[in-house]
Amino acid sequence: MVYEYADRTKKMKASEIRELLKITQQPEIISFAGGMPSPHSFPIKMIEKITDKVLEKHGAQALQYGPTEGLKELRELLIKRMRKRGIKCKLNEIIITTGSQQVLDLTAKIFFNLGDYAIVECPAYLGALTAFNAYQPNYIPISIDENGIIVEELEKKLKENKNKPIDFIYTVPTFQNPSGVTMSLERRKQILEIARDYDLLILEDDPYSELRYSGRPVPSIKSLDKDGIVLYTSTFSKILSPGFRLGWVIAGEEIIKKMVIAKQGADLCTNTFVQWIAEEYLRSGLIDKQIPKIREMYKRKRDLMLKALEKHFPEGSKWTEPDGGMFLWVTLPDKINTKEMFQEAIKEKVAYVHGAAFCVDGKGYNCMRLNFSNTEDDKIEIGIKRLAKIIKKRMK
Ligand code: PMP
Ligand code: G9A
Repeated sequence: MVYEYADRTKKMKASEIRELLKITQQPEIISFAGGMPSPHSFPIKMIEKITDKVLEKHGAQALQYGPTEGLKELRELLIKRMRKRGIKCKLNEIIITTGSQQVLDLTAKIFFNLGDYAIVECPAYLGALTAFNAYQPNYIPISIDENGIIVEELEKKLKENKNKPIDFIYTVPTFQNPSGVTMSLERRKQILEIARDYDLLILEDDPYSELRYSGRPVPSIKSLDKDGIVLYTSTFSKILSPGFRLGWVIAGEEIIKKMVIAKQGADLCTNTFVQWIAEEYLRSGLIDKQIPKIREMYKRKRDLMLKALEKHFPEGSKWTEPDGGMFLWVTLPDKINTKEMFQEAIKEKVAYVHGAAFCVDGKGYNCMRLNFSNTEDDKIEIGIKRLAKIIKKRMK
């Protein structure tokens, strides 16, 4: 039988990161590819105790369907925690989601008409492109530098595309995936103003801001938003467990209502059991004992990677020096194509994600994303040395 798939599947593309996971899970490969937390960041013993407690206190409720909006108890605790990030919201402005990945999907679902546009960073988080693609949007890519989105380019492209139906600007302003860069406060303010002028929403994706290892915190765009034009999403994936698939979104009540309906069709509700576990993790304050440990561990890993790059990578290559998060971005000399180089890297038992995978404008082919959170300390330099060897060979 010839299957007649819907048109929307034509733009759907397997995430290169998800595909890579299959290769890089081989134990002998040192993988800087997947954006995974360190296995040592998981508070396994703590979770064991919390799980017993949840079953004892909330057993039947934890195993039952829950409200689509998420547990009220968890949302209330998140509202308090978000104040520390400078974000004020009410109960009807926040819902729990199945990872922040679901927020990317739901946002696309409620805003994209066929033929609509989204503004994305170049490079952008690949998982967002995977989520958006199913709704067949067009992209307007905007380059970033060490201070995030280049505002002049944003303004120029907005003028050029004045009559196009653009729904939102998608950005990961803090310790961006994939580049590791953080948008400056000045740019955040400028982008907010531009979005207001052009009647655009901003989708601010913030999984990493609590993982800062150096430099001073920068306020979220949402905390600067007086007009309700920012949809803000964050997640427990990097501060507790990605396996839990637990995130949240904060937006105006009207948008939240639409999202709830869209979510009902997707999964009815987010996993109730893990919501109760997260509730206990927050309420007991265990989260604030755990995050400093994660920060310390990742700071060490970041520094090890930066040192190894400095020591082994050839002249003509450069990289970002992120103040937090889990990634850095390497730019190699123009003649090196990192996608072509990948098979060689696998032969040498090292992996990365090639830069073009994150770029909707066909750039990034000489770049690569390196994750530093998931590799054991003593493997980081070995992996970087392997990569350096292949690059040097190609440069000859
Ligand atoms: N946004 C960004 C920028 C990410 O890096 C990730 C995952 N690494 C996600 C969203 C999705 O995270 P999750 O669904 O696990 O919350
Ligand atoms: O690698 C990333 O960017 C985050 C993880 C995504 C995934 O596991 O698909």
